[in-house]
Amino acid sequence: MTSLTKKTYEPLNEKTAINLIKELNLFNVHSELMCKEIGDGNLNYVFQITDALTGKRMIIKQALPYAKVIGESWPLTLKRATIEANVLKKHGEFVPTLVPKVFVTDEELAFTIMEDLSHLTVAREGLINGESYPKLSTHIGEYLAKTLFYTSDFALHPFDKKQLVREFSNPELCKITEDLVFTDPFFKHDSNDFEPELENEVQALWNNQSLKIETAKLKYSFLTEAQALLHGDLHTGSIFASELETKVIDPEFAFYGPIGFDVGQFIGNLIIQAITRDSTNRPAILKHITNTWETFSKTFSELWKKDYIDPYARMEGFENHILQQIFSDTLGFSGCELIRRTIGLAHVKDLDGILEKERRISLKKQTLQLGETLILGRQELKTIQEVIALLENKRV
Ligand code: SR1
Ligand code: MG
Repeated sequence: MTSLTKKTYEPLNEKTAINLIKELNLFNVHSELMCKEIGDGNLNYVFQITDALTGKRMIIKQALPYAKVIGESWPLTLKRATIEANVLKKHGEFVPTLVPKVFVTDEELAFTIMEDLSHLTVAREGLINGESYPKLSTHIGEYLAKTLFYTSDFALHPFDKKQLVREFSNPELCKITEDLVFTDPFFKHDSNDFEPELENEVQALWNNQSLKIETAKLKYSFLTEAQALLHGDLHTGSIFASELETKVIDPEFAFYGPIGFDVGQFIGNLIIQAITRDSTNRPAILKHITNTWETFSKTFSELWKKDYIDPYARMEGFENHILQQIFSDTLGFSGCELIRRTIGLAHVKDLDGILEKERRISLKKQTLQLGETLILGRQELKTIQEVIALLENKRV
């Protein structure tokens, strides 16, 4: 592969993206390249390059030096592009079929060229349109168990693990999560965004001291517990899916954090989707919630028995203690996700896409209420079936 002549960062456009691909000789010299910017996320450019002659495609993802959703007033490190590419490669060692292939990455120009996934749909979009993706929770349960177990102290020599903790230090992106997930939605803050009809519920939430103490504990866990290399933003918009395939994308928020955070964000987003569904279509999502936890915990437990070789590994009760801790963290982090997606800065289409106002507000009240219940009840709720029972009691 040729190395690049130009090494000064500049945001790409559809023309320079094609030039870049040509310079890297990633397509046949006779190809007829077309390019389209398709990024719909909050932070980056995503260019899809297609050879009109063969249909071959690739994606160039480039980080911008600021958050696209806000603009240049919110500067953001370009280093996240390298973190993202390196996490895709690291997680790809354990779940090669569940992440996109990375072809080229360049730290200075902050881009990664990777496999095109346009034969799949963004899971959030599909779920909103009533898809149920039968393999989704089995794949994500396996993704979670393998990526989290194999990057943790349960599988790694302590020197190797601590080297990875250093390599994946990601303070700026973590700060976004610390603010947008754990702090701002729980206080009166400019970044919050909610309908006036939710004012009473939001005021009650801000005045709920027990809820705030429990959220402070979860935030502290996020800040301090370097358990495994997390994806860091595992919502259903970070997943491409079809009936048969699942691919996890966008791990730019990756860092060493508490295992339950990834599990909780995914389950939290499924819970939001479940809340929006009527009683006929809800069971498919409830099944996914149960199956995510069951696949995760079963696979994690198998890996523990197979590959955890510490003298303490077989101590009666230790594995169970860890899984129970991950479970209560999962519920707490899910609860934070429900609340921040309802009243914080970054909303989700599952809720905001509901045009009928009365219904939207009623569902948002439910997500807020369930978010509180999960945060406050996370130690008492011992099984995923108890969480499902809470959801089954909801009526749309
Ligand atoms: C400014 S970034 C807002 C949100 O988008 C990302 O996907 C993360 O979820 C972040 O919290
Ligand atoms: Mg993202």
